[in-house]
Amino acid sequence: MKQKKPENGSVVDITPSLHLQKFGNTYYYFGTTFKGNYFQALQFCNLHGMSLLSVESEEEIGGTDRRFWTSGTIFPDDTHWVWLTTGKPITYTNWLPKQPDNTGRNEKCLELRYGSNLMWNDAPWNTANLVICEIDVTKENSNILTGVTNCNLTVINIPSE
Ligand SMILES: [Ca+2]
Repeated sequence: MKQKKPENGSVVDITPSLHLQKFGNTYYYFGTTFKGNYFQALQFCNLHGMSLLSVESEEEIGGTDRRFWTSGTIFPDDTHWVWLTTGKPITYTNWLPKQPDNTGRNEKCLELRYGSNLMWNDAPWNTANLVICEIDVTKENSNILTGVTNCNLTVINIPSE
């Protein structure tokens, strides 16, 4: 993938290289190639003028056992789960049964498991996961982000490996 350095955090730069999908007033990028740890996932989305996913309602996100980083983490105070990219506490939750379990007292970051209907698990920050980035539609970028396909996020087709 050709990556251009974003200028002034402009969303213009993300359209040629990333395939975005629109759902409601938000565009999503479902990564299928880049894998990185939690912080590399944050960096990847920021580099492309987007934010690592925060799931603030049930409607927002809908399987192979693919795993995607979100911005959810318990790192800040090791007690409360927050969406790091929005700074808001996690209120809506969709944890898998018996999660979060903080295995090895080492699981501080929130991943979605594609093979489990995108339900949630706490995982170690240094796990290599795929990423989901998002960007809200605003007056400023609505005319720039053209050619984005509308989709229903419950039927995401991810190519098999
Ligand atoms: Ca866990």
